[in-house]
Amino acid sequence: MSDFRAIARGILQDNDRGGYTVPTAGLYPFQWNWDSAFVAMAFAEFDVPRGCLELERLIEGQWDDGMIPHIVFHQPSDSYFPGADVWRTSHRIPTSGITQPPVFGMAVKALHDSGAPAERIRPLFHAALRYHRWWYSARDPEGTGLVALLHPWESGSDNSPAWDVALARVPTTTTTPVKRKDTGHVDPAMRPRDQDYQRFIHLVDTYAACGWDAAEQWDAAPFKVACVQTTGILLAAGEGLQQLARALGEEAAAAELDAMNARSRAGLDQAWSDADSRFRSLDLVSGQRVAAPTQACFIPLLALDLPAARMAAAEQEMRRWCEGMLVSFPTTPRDYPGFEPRRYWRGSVWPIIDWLLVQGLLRNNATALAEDIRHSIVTALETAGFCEYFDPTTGEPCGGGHFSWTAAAYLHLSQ
Ligand code: 9YW
Repeated sequence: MSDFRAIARGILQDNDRGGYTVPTAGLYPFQWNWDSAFVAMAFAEFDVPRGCLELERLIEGQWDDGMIPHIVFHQPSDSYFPGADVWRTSHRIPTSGITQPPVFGMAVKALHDSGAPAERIRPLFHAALRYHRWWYSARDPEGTGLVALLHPWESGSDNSPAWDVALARVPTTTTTPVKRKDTGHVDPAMRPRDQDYQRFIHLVDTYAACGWDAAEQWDAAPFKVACVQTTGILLAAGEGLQQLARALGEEAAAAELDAMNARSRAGLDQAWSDADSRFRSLDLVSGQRVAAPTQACFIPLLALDLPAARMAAAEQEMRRWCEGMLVSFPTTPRDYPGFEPRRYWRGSVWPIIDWLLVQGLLRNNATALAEDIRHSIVTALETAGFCEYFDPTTGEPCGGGHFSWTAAAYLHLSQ
């Protein structure tokens, strides 16, 4: 094993808190939904039982309606805001009240493919099925095929330019005092702005006042964006789960997943823009397509076989974003006015996003671009270490260090 792979495994060990992995000590001291799913996929490649355990610990937080929360607060810690007391949810283990991109089903499928026994996979499969049902019923009640986010944190790309227009409508007033802890761990220039946090917490207050009831939140939501990244991930996970259902002899579930997947495929197909050579999310409050160019616009490649003309256009556009960058793939292109290469999700490079993009490009036979991105991020990690994300213009390591999903992405991409 190379030294780097040993370091990456060491990070996963250091961030283990008893069967689940915190993203990084201090900054993020709990279990995060999609971080754990990526970590579980890395474990699928060398420690299948530990990968199963990661997901089993995560679904301790699954709600009765099927939602898997974005944070499970297994143990108290006062190094993070907003903690359990701000969320005011009522699950038996304290959790947040919103979700995150549904990589979970992809991880269950990966563990199955790596030989996890049926007695561990079946309960995870059923948790994933209930989660997918929740997505379609709670977050696409009108059946458009694209699932919606009610909070930017649900995208996993907190302060992405994709949310600028929709978030500007959310008031900055809060009933909960905003007591940020993140800026005590990381340079404030790398973090979302105070106004963003005020709006994030306004949304938390709004949904807590709905008692976290999904239908009430849908009606009350001042932020509602049908997201192509989340839908692309949901469909990729749904395809894997559909195959898994067949392997487990769960025919009714396989048919149900088939129908859900078809709905997303149609929704994504309509979200493609010839003029922009990418997919575009839909702001359900204004009825407008989201104009800001972000990585989200290419994540559907994960789950679709694009017609040749669309794929050629997407590839050309992706290559344009990479031009002149030291590290790829920038989450926003440099010529976009909202580009800020060090401020969290406003243009920086995230190893797990590269993982998803590489997979989507390979699915669509764009092998050379997939290899360019893979090589670029592996080199950056070997040069600068296992940081949270990178400035694409300089290669500077940014955010927190000793990061679990970064280690997971390295273990996957450096094979
Ligand atoms: C926050 C843990 C999480 C990720 C998100 C990322 C950030 C939490 O950290 O959100 O408080 O801002 O945006 O994708 O899951 O790594």
